[in-house]
Amino acid sequence: MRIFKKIISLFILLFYMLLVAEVTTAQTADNEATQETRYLLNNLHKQLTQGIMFGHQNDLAYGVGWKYEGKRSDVKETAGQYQAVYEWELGRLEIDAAENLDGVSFNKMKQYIADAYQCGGMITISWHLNNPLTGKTAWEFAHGTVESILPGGSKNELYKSCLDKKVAFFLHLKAKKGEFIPVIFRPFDEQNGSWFWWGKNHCTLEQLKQLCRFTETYLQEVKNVHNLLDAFNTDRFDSIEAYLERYPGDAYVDIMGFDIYQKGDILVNDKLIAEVDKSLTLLEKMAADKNKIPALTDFGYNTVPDSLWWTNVFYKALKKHTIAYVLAWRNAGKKSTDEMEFYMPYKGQLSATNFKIFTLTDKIIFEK
Ligand code: BMA
Repeated sequence: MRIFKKIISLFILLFYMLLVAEVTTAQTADNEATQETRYLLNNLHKQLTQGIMFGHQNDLAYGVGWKYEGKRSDVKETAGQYQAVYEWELGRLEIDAAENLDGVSFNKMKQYIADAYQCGGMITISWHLNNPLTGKTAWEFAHGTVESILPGGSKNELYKSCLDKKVAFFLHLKAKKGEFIPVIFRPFDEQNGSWFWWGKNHCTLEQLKQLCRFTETYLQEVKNVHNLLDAFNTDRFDSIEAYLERYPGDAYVDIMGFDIYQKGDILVNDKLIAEVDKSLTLLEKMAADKNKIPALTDFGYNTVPDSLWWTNVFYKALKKHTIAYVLAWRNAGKKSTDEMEFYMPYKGQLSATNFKIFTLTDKIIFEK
């Protein structure tokens, strides 16, 4: 009888250990991350084997030829369902603007985020903050900007005040039961290119790493923001060494990604497939070694001029891979410069029918 009881207790213990292991397999970069944030990371690990979630920047706010029309969405109108991942941009929040740098109202954005979260969507946030040294845009670099905002630099206090605006925004993101909405935060993207003030030619490798570490530590430890998963993402890269040059360390990263765009006509299709395939293979290896989440953090082919691009190019590049999500860049439509910019088809666009076919493959996950 005693032996029997012992065996039962052992089974209970084993069951409990399995349960705890299931809930705590993923370690968030933030040791004090909220429960929902930890669950999000766990779920991202779990769903890696189930398919790739599809996302789009600014999707609910505008599309090609429209803005602020209820629940309208270019993705919904072409795929027949909403996307799984929503990204929003916080550039210009640091200067108290009412709208971000692409004309989206921050107040509306908060509501879009809450609505998408309620429907099971995942939220990510990009941040192209103005140059703190010159007050100009993120694209107007000036030597010494990163150095100036690090501790001891002349603009460190100013940078902290920019972060404080973000803190207020993140702490405003609450769901129905009052819990903070977990979001992926990916500032300082594409830092191996030189088009932003935090880019390759404008600071040292160590300064960029310090900037990432300082930003996270300030948000988490000084301001108690604990609803963020931290994303690190480069632009295109060709080796593990190159990718990791500016990597701030495992303790500062949850999501590892990169961005890639098709440029030129469809003759470069095969080249793009090969490059994405190779980069994803390298990314998956690094992410697996570090127990992080791999993702294609932004991508696109501006104006999608190839009617079969989604199945003939993008799907072919993705099909062997296990990454958490892909995020198409924004459907700006006609810009003030008269240029067209969009990366998702809209109703009637040349690649819309093919996009619908792409969405029906088991590999790609939408809201449903
Ligand atoms: C770029 C373009 C710009 C936009 C910027 C920040 O790639 O889409 O029009 O302002 O991103 O979102």
